[in-house]
Amino acid sequence: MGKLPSDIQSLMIKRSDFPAGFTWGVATSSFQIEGAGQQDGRGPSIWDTFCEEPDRIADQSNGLVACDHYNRLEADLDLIASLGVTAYRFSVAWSRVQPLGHGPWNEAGFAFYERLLVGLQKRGIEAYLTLYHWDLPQALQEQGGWNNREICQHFCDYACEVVRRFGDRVQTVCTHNEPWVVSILGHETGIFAPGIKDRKVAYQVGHHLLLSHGMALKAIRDMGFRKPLGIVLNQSPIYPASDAPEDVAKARLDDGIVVRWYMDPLFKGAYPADVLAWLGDDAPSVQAGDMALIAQPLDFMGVNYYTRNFSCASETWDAAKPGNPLTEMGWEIYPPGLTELLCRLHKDYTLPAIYITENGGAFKDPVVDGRVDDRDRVAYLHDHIQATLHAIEKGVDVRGYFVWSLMDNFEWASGYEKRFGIVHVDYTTLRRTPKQSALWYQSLLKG
Ligand code: IFM
Repeated sequence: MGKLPSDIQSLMIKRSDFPAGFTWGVATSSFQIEGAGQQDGRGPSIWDTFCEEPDRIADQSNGLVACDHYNRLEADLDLIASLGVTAYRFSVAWSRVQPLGHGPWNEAGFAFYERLLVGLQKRGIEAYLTLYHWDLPQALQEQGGWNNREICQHFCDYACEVVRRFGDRVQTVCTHNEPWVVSILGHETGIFAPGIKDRKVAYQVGHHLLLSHGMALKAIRDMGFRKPLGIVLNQSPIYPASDAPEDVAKARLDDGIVVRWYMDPLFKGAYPADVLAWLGDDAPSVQAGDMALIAQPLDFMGVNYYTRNFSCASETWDAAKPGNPLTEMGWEIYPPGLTELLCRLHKDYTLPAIYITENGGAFKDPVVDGRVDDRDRVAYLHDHIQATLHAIEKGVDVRGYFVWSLMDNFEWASGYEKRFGIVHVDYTTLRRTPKQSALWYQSLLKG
């Protein structure tokens, strides 16, 4: 892969400081990298539809080719192996294996994931499989999508089929990635697929996501599957922009919306009362037994951490910026927030094993003489891995860390304009070039 400059080398972390057996990985998701949008019987997903609508995606792009990972699987697996990671986190595209989201299975789609899992196994890399990373089959959206309660059973059937086929080959199974994003960005602000703007719908969707998670966990366990099952939440600590009581109250409510709205039902079997009161008539309709289903025991929880947030009573998200550097997403770089978040969760909940399932940054990443000298990303990763270690030292049971992302990819509404990869992708030639951060991660992992 090349040589690491000495000043980057000095930003080194000792792998041996982490507990024995700590998982080191890279993460991706199906829609963001696979491409092959119309190949081998894959059905359209809501993101295909969303990309066709004008001005939804910053660069008017789509996921039809993406990184063409579907057709470059073996080379990509070699790339993953060359990093020295112990695990790879990826998602299954529901519409690739079940084009309509219910009914017939697509054997060619399953064959792709079979090749992926066999390839990982051959290379000694553990598979961390996510069932749902936002690419809902479009056919289900036409029946109301996540707002229609019937989807929970469809998701459960899909989850059981994936586990029935691949359970032997995976290390862990995660139901949902970042339900807050699906609920709020997809259905309240509408900036993500399916582009709905309706708060009541958003919270009903959120409830169905959690319910489908609980139903799937129960059904998978009833099948006799005994490997770790979990869910991945995007979380960030939320601070008041000032000591003013209105800001403190707003920060508490925002914490309820982002953190407690998911943590409380999963770990305490109830939605937080303050958020329910704030929602009023927009609160989701919950049937008898739902909350008990949602609160199935978790073997692990994934935390995706990128930044912290500030709340101001008079303004919206990110109103206050304390002057720290920002990534290309405009997200403040604040590594101590990861330690603070983990310690707070550890204090307020009885946590299962924790994995940092995503962490990383988008940076400019120009290619100069065939190299990407992304030392800002190296610093970002270094500081967040240190922050993870600090949380472990404070007693949080963190078992693994995954860089987001293995390679540059389709960054949702930002299209291909934002690059999160430790491997650069040239979207014209689809050539992969490991950035300095990939070399840095590799040398961390090689000890
Ligand atoms: O690219 C996304 C990913 O799909 C989910 N978590 C956040 C990442 C960066 O925005």
